[in-house]
Amino acid sequence: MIPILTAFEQSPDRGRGLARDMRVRWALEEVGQPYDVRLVSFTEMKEAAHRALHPFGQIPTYEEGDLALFESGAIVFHIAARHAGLLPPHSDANARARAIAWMFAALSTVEPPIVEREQASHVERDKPWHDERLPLLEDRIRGRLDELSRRLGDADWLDGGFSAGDLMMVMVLRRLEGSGLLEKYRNLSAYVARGQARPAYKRAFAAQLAVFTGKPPTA
Ligand code: GTB
Repeated sequence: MIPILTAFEQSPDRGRGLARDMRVRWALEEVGQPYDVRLVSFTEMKEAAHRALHPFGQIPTYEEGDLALFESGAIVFHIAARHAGLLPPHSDANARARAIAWMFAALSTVEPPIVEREQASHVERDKPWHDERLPLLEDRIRGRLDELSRRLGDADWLDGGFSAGDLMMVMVLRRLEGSGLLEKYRNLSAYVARGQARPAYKRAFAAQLAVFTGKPPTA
């Protein structure tokens, strides 16, 4: 059964792979699971047919037979749980649980202040308090990056081999591109680059870029 994802029909990031379908594409590429993509417009995302799959009218969604899922974290976890390659085996239950903890850490501890800053620069830019608030938001991000950098140290990945926790963390950290906040952390920058160098990442990136360029991905 080939799963079907939804992604933006018009890529607002101009193919930079920052929208959350990229996480799901990368996970599927890591485990070698082919997939189809249904592109949706901003109007379609808010219509009843799409909301039946995603109550908040967003992408990505994931359909596989009679299963329909939303939330990139839940989808990546589902893929990681069903296929080998993204989580340590059940025989190493503690390592598996820790890799899952890193997925949650990426989504619920590291990503929120990053998204908060992003939203502030998009929707609060003309507010009188924007310039005062921005440094506070950036300090919050730096606090998390300090802690993450300290924990990663010189390791390649967060806990042993590459896992879905790293996939999610790399994608979350990529959201800082262009902010100037990540560059100061040499180990975190190298960590993101290591993720982006993975063949599965490159295939996923090329596939989402093709939506923007209109040209099929090149090998
Ligand atoms: N928690 C959900 C998840 O993890 O799946 C969040 C899903 C979500 O935010 N989806 C966004 C969406 O559908 C796309 S990814 N937005 C439309 C809407 O809410 O109406 C967020 C995103 C969008 C665009 C860029 N970009 O252009 O750089 C980056 C990230």
